[in-house]
Amino acid sequence: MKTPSLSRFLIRGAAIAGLVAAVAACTQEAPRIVFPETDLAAVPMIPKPLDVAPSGTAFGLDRFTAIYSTEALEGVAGFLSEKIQSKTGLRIPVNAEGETEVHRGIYLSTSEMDNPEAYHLRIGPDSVTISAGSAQGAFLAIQTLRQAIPETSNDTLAEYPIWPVPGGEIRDVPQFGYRGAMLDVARHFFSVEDVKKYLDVMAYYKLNVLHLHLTDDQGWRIEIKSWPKLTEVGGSTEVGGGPGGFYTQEDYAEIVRYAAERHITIVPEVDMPGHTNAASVAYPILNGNGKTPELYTGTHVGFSTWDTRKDTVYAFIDDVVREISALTPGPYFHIGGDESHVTRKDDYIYFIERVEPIVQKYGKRVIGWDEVAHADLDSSTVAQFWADEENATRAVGKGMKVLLSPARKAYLDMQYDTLSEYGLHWAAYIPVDTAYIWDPSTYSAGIAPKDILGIEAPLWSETISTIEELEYLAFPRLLGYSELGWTPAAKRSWDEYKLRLAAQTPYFKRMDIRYYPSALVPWEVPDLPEPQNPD
Ligand code: TNX
Repeated sequence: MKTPSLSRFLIRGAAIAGLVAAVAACTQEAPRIVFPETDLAAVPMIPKPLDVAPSGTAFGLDRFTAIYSTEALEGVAGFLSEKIQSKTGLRIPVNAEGETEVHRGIYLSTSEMDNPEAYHLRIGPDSVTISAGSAQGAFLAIQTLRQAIPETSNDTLAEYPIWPVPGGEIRDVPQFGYRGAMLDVARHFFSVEDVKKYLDVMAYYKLNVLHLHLTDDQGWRIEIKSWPKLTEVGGSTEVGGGPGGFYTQEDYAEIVRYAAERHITIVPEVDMPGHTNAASVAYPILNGNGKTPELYTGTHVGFSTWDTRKDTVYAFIDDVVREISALTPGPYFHIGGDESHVTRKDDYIYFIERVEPIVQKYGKRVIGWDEVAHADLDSSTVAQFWADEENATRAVGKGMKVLLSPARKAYLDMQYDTLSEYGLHWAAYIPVDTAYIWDPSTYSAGIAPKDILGIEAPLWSETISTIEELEYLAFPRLLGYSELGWTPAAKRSWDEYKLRLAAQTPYFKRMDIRYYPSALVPWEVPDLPEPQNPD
């Protein structure tokens, strides 16, 4: 095979002002490299993009590639460069100044689009261009590009490795704006590092919300400076009697920052008025169930409540919401509201109606589990449908949006089958195909697509205490929920999806994700070379 002669040119300080000129320069002078057959439509992407038009050509990603972005997208560009390096070993400069030898460029810019998450990705032989509705859209486009970079380089063409990225155009936009996962760090505590790893994988599959269930009967996991015993006492144990733990405000801020870098919104949840035993042990004045609260390490639910008729309780909630909201840039605050079995119904309604304006006062939009729909709530408040369709329909009747997390389909803590090592099965067994084969848009007759904010997959942690166990339940099912949130039903098919899922193993291996190897998926066994360093 003939090695193509590589005509070279220099871009001196191209960066922003020269972006357009550089594109022109590239298309005129970059070396044409002909790769054997590539097919962009055959790349196993998850979630499946809306519209893929393959060109048959390829973009040669190599040591002479550079990224150029507008100033607003420099963070996204830097993220891409970092991820290209971890996958290929290549060190790709961003807005290279000076005499950097560049043959081909990846160009990032924003343009007016209907949806801030929409993007257009064009992979040509000489350049890759990404144009998106916002930085978030560009970030999503970057994930598509990462997935299109082959695992191994084609090193027959030159004396240095080249990764042929299949060419063509992708126009993409998500079906729902809220594509979430929830992690219960209260039943068992998970470290900042564990949460960061989850965020990394979520970002790769275009999920954009992480809901943290920060408090429950067994533990209070977020430092509140004005009520220090919440974590000192309430954070001291967990299910099974382990040491528990909590996030300092600095830890929480670090999670928020790391998530924001990945364009993921953190939704904090303080579950109330039930699921509050840990807080009531720390401050018995809050307690409303008539018993002396003690630390609890079991897994029963529904035995705790705060005293809903005491003003101190609302002064306390005000402090908690104020401190957490100050650390949370996202628009939502989750107030729980589930399984308050020992709160009288009129007390429950009174409580939810008093807490809603406190949250709003701190500039946040309320989310609550579906029971909150019994209260008279603002139409801006969101009901998270987990168990009771009637509650969800009631919420729709009040003009509220619904977040879909039906336990029978979307609960990551449900066992795969009767042999599953971890998990519960009170709602259902949820094999990998069952988790994927349903349609959020038509799941409930009473909830029309316009009423749906999005979907979220909760992972409760009664039965899991390590990141390995967490991964066993979350993967691979979380990927299916990402596709349900992104890709419209008409473009989804389990038979085709399972092949794309099977092809995620090189990524899982690189990320050291201990997924559940369900027999329903024809897993590809990855054979990964060590990353090649071009220098
Ligand atoms: C129900 S889902 C709960 C949680 C449990 C979960 C276990 C919800 C709003 N409440 O307290 O952890 O079941 O699957």
